[in-house]
Amino acid sequence: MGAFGIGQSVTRFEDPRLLRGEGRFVDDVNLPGQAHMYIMRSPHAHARIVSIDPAPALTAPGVLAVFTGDDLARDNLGTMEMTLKRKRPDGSPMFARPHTGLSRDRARYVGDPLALVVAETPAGARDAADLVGVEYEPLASVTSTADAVGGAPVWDECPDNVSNVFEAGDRATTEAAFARAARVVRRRYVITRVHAQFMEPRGVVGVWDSGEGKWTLYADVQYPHRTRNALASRIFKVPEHMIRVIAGDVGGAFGTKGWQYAEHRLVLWAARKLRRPVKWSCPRSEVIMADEHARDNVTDAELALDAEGRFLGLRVRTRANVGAYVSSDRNLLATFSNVGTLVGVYTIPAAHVEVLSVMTNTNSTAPYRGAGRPESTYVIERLIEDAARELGRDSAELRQRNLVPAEAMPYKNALGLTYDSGNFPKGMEEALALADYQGFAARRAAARARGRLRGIGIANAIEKAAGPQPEYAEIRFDPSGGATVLMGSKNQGQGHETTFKQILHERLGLDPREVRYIDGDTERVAWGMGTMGSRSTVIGGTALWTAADKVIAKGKKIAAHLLEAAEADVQFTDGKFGVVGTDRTLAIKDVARAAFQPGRLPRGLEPGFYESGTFSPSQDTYPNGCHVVEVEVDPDTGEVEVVSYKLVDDVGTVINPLTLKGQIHGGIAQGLGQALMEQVVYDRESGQLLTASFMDYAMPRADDFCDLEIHSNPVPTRLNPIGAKGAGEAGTVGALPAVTNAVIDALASAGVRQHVDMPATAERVWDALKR
Ligand code: MCN
Repeated sequence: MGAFGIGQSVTRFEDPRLLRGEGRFVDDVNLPGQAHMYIMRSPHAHARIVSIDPAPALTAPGVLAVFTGDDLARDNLGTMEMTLKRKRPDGSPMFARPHTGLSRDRARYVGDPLALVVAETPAGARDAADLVGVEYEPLASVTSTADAVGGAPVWDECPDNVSNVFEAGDRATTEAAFARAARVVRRRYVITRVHAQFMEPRGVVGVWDSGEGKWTLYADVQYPHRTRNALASRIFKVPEHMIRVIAGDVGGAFGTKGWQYAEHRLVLWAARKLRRPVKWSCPRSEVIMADEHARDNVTDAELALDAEGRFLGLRVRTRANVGAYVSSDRNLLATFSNVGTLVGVYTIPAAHVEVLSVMTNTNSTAPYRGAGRPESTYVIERLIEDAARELGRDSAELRQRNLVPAEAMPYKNALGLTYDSGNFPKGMEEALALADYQGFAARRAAARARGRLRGIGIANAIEKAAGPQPEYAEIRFDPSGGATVLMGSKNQGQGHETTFKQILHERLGLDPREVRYIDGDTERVAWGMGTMGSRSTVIGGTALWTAADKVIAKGKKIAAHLLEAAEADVQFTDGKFGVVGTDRTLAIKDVARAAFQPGRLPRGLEPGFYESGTFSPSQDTYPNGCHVVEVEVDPDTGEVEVVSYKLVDDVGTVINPLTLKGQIHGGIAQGLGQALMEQVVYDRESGQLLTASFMDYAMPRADDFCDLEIHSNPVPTRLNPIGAKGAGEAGTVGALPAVTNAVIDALASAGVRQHVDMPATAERVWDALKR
């Protein structure tokens, strides 16, 4: 509806403020009397802590306090215990140990927090941390996923380093499918460990108000209300109203900013002890040591096919590295929540998946853009590509032969997920046409003439997004007819202000420029789950739609009274209440004003005009899309250039094509980064973190990309009144395998048969060519 409604490419309402430097990011928060915290971290991958002596640091200039894990223990601070119940392969209970905030007897990864220093200045706190006397006894460590089982124990209580096992699908039918297969293709894929790399590193400011008996935490979290809940109920064991969490602008979050980092509790605890606001800003040079990491799987996958190339079964065994601590269910999310999309968009009748979560002397892993879906798509899409090559078939044709047909929707896959809607064959056909798949041979020949190897890669992505958990929205009118929308989701850069104002405009006809948008404050917004899993549009948007429905329902009663008509004769369209068959109308603003004047209301109607909505979907949505990528490899240097990127996606009803493209671009950038260059690397012997800064951790830049051409193949879902599916992670899910498949195709054209894992760095590609 109108220029601001659903489907319009509205430019972002939040941008002028951000571009003028008027945003309020967490590091912009500076309070009177504020002191600064620095976290002293373990330089060892694994060490016994013989002793910690804070005394020398206490004498440094400007130092206010030095605390260790013993101090936290004395104050009985709680931890984020696991609530998931899992088993180990032998049937014994799952092994998981949360972080305690500051580790005491053992340091279990490079970066493990051991002590905190609070001083008048950030530099003073950092310098004093060097004076904390720690005596370490280094121990053997294990960091690699492949070495974890049987490696040096991270925890003495868990000698084999196996935390738990997760299974999905049906083992027996899968065995049977493999037994009757004409061909079985087997591969091992390594999905590397990466770091999210936010524009603004994490930060927090903790404030204790003794007059009110209450804490305030300024933090760049994705779930302010759940952060409050965790801190109140699990860490400090106080009523939730004793903690206010405020998340202003967030400089990128991508899943790993999450909600349960030790620094949150540490600043609050220190603020109360010292009776001063305490601030912590993670130095850029420490982010890879301090933050949760992501992915890091070693996967053995097998595809069974019949003689005609029809898929019969899929068997997958994954070792997923969960790091040294499992400090809440989120650390395991990628190891179970999204394995169901391993069968992809294909009719694979039988599948069985087993994920072994292993512990190592590394940072915990957590959800990161896609949280298991990029991993699943990577495995199935590479396996199909490898199968096509092994069988001498065209990989596009092999895929098309096995796609779930549109008529089969809703389709229950062999791992138990029900895809509610989608038209995979149409999306793939359109993507191949867009990419001129038929013309590839000529482009390859032309590249060859220029001395370059050209490859094409396809990936059909599908993901499970916006799962069945509730979200909250509220619409508040004021007595002069103005409106404020309050959301339980949290904008981190996705453009939520714009998206939700568009939805509000569509339903209530309100001018978005006159609506105030609020999120991220537990005292302004009644409740919320927050933003993750591409859920905000689908679930928050529907909660807003629900609240708007209530506004309309109440407005009809008021309008009927004012227009002297029967309620049943009042209709709401284009922001106006009107009496059917007449030209008598009342704008919603006028109805809102009347709502605050009891004398203008029908007898018995409660004054006021504010409504909330809470929506919990019955199941996930399944956004999907087909990515087709072309790369050129310089055989002399191994350098890979992405020369063409085409994507046809289905995120159901598109709210804003412009911001959606922005989301897909960002998602592709993160997938391409991992496919070509990003990787967190530990030294296998010492367990040292070798990629601790941008000197060693390569990030993609603008000139690593070509134009990204994105078309839509929307099949609206019936799971919500808007018809939307999640979109925030869509680009990443398909980019990992599409880019990797293209690189491998380029190498195969030069006769390389050797298996290549990501990241396809120039060195690795060159090496494969030389061999
Ligand atoms: N959109 C649309 N039509 C749809 C769905 C979405 O137009 N059918 C557009 C809207 O502009 C919407 C945006 O895409 O605001 C993202 O929508 P949605 O899929 O609901 O995703 P969320 O808002 O819940 O964001 C979460 C998602 C995740 S899980 C990660 S990780 C990620 C991502 O968003 N982190 C981000 N994108 C990010 N972008 C930025 N800038 N920063 C992050 O931290």
